[in-house]
Amino acid sequence: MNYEILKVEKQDSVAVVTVSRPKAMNALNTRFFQELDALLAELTQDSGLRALVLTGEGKAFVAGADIAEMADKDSRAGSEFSRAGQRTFRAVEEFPLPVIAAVNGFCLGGGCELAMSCDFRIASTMAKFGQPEVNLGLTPGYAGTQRLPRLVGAGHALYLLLTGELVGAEEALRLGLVQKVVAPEALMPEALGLARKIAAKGPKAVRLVKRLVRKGLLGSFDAGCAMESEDFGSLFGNEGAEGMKAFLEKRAPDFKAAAR
Ligand code: CO8
Repeated sequence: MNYEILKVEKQDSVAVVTVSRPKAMNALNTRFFQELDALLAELTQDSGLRALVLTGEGKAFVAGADIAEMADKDSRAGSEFSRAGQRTFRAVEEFPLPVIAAVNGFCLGGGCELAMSCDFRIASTMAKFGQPEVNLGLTPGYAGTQRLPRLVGAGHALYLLLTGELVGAEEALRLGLVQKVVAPEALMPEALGLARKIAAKGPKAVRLVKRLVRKGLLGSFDAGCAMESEDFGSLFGNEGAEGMKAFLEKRAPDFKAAAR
């Protein structure tokens, strides 16, 4: 696909994906969803990749769904727009590799929902978060009503969802919506550093950990524990064997050799 909105740059085993529609504060339109669907499918096939970093160009990470595109939709088209976006964000959540959101600026509405579908969030001190849909007479439509309370608890989620208030990066950190706050110039180095740190771990273990947490959150505790035991066992005799042997031999593990 010829990407117009998404810029992709591969740095070793990490892909940096930038939402680039800065004149509209990177607002999410139909084209964005088509591109993200295609890109995720493409990147899934890249066996050398270990992690993704997602960020936005300019003043915004993403300032929401494209209000201009949504304004004339009828009820049926509105629901379909919501369902399509939910499917794409679910694909982000279920992407087999870790996805880190590097939140550079406004992270509002559908933008906050996109960030929440990533595995964790690093914010610049310039970032602002919120679910201002109620200001427009709307609800969130990309699973924000479901993911936000799971991340920050019902009280904080309902506060943000009902008041439409924006919060800064430090407050987002206090709420647990973001995991780290850094100076604007440190945002990409920090996100890339974390992606590279993860890339150096056992690649099978990393994929399994993500899948276990994601599936576990959607199912029961007991089903999650059963999956964990299966996955735990699957690493013995390969990557796990190498990691444990390396520890006992006081050397760095060679996960690449273990994968061969
Ligand atoms: N959609 C479309 N265009 C936008 C959006 C948006 N969400 N946000 C900003 N823009 C455009 C502005 O219209 C403006 O365009 P132009 O230059 O042509 O007038 C340009 O970006 C720059 O914006 P501003 O001049 O407003 O810049 P400021 O720095 O003054 O303000 C803000 C920045 C605070 C981010 C402000 O633009 C703003 O409040 N934007 C809207 C934020 C918002 O309400 N977001 C939620 C949208 S609704 C949503 O996301 C629902 C998700 C679920 C949808 C489910 C499908 C049905």
